[in-house]
Amino acid sequence: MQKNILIIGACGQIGTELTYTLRAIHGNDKIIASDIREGNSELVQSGPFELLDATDLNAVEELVAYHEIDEVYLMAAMLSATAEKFPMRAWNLNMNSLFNILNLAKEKKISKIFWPSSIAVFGPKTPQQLTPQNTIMQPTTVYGISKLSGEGWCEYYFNKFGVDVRSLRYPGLISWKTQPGGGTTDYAVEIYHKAINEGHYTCFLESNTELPMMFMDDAIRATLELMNADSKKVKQRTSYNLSGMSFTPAEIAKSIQAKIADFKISYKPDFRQEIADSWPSSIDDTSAQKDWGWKSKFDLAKTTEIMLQKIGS
Ligand code: AKB
Repeated sequence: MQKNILIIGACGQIGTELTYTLRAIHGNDKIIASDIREGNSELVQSGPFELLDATDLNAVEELVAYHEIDEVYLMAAMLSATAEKFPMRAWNLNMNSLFNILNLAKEKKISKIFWPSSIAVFGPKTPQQLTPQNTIMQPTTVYGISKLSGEGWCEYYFNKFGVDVRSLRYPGLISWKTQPGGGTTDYAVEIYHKAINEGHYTCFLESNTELPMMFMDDAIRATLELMNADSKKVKQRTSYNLSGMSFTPAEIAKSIQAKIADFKISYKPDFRQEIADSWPSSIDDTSAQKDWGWKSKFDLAKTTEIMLQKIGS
C-alpha cells in the first residue's frame, strides 16, 4: 500500500503549490500538509492539515507515526533577508528541522526526504556567470551558511547511514498563488502585484543586478522529477544546481512594460543589495540535465504573461 507524504512548511510559497500538486497526483488524503500556522483555507480544507513546529522533534516524530508517513518534504526555512535580522533563530529553524528529519530517516522511520537548498550557498568568490555544480562556495549570509551546512549534512547522512535525501539549489522562485516572504529575490514577485495594483514599483535592488530565477511550475516539476528519479541516477547528494532564467530588475520591468505600457519602476536599494551582490548571476545545471534529465520550460516573457494574467484576473 502506498504510504503517506508529509509536507512541512506547506503554507509557504513552494509548500502551497507542492501540496496542491502532490494531492492531485496521489489523492488528497495521502498528503499531510503541516505548518507552524494555518495558511490559505483552500489548502487547509482540501486534505489533512496539522499545526507543527518543525524544530520540535517529539511533535514531528509523533506526527510521522500517527499518519504513517513514508516521505517528507521539508520546506520550512527562514530566507535570506529575514535571516540577516534574526541569525540565531534562522540557524535554529534551518538546521534543527533538518536534523530532526535526517535522524528519523536514519532510524528507518521514514524512507525518503526532499530538502531545498539555494543559490545562497554561493558567495562573492564564486564564479558569477554559469556557476558550476562544484566550485568555490564561501557564502557570506546567515541563510547561505545554513544551506551550505545542510548540504554537507545531507551528504554525510547519505554516505554514513544510507539516508535517501535529495535536494535542489533553488534560484529565486516566481509564483502567483502564494507570495514569498523574507527573501532577496522576492522583488520578482512583488513587481507584478505592484504593476497591476499601482502601476509603479520601487525596487529594493539596483536596476542591473542579475540573478537566477525560475517560474514555480518549473520548480515543482524539477522537485518531483528528482524525487521520482531512480536512486542510482541521483549522483549529487549535497544538492543539484538548477537553472531556469536570469534577469535584472530593468529587464523584468521591460517585459512588464511590453504588456502594461505605462508601468514605471524606480530604484531604492537597501540591505538586500549586498546579499544579491554576493550571489551568482546565472547557473550551470548540466549535472541535473545529465543525471535525471532536467530541462526548464519557462522564460521571462512566458512568466510575465502568466503572472500578469493570473494576478490580474
Ligand atoms: C531568497 O531570496 O532568500 C530565496 C532564495 C534564493 O533561496 N528566494
